[in-house]
Amino acid sequence: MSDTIFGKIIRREIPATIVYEDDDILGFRDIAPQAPVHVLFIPKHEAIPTLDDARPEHAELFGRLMLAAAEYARREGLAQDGYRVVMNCREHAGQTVFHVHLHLLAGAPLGHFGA
Ligand code: DGP
Repeated sequence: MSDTIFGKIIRREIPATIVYEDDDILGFRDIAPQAPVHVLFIPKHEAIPTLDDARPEHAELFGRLMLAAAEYARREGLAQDGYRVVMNCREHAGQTVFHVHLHLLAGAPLGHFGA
């Protein structure tokens, strides 16, 4: 399992506010929220560092990450107004934790993004 801070969250070695869990995916609140709702979805059993490390055999897992975020958004009543999902890859995107994670941002109109 991953040696990152997210590995510690998966193993319950450090606290996190867990808001979603299924067999493969854990969802917990970001420690530094960038929107009223900011949740991170991570694979529990595969420590893939970045999206660039994803391989064809990970296709289903990446689909599950997206579907976990969508299910959470529906469950929390966020889907109608809408939300954003983002996955940062390496330095230029500002990735800081090298265990792939999908950000879900919601709860208010979000500005457009880019450089
Ligand atoms: P990224 O820039 O895509 O690598 O995003 C990593 C996110 O992880 C960042 O928004 C802050 C969050 N984060 C970092 N350390 C912790 C932690 O210990 N707990 C929680 N809940 N979130 C963390």
